[in-house]
Amino acid sequence: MNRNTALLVIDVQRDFCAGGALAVPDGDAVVPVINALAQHYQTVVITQDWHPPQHVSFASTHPGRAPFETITLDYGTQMLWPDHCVMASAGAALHPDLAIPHAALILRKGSNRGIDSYSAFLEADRTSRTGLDGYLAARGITAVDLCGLATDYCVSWSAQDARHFGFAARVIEPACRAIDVDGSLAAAWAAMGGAGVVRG
Ligand code: VGL
Ligand code: ZN
Repeated sequence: MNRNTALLVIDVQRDFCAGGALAVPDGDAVVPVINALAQHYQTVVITQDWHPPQHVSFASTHPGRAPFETITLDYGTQMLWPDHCVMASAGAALHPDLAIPHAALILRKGSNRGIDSYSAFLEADRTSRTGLDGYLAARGITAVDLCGLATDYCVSWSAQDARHFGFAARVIEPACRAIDVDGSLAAAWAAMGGAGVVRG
């Protein structure tokens, strides 16, 4: 049992799995791996991508724009996605086979209509905090291991921000799957390496 290291289970939701609105290739495969992995951690945090309708990251919010195009917003470049993980919709639910009864915190992110949040710690404006850093610190956590979907977006940003807030961070590759658009997976591993994230 790992007492100082928390497991962050990122966005294992229906919309990121087979048949979902933004299905990650082979996304469902992480579920049994994560269920087994979670047994080794006392502190487990599950995140949910949780957007209001007409979220700024939805291509449908921007007339004439299509998914996987990018736009420029106040806070920088934003990738546009199909509508996904609309709060309280069926697609936003956790994968039905995810079984981690001892997870004490489910953290929802991306709920601000005008700001995306790939990261479980900081929204895309790089200023608004979710509070996860304080939650973990208050529980004596000094390191996080990350798993879930997608490696190159929410897992990567969360891992880099874990480092930003002073936690050791390790991404457990066999428990992750990637979207991989336009070289995004290679770029994510490079950025994570630069931030001191361990690939495990
Ligand atoms: C994610 C794209 C958009 C993720 C969330 O969970 O990696 N990717 N929203
Ligand atoms: Zn999203």
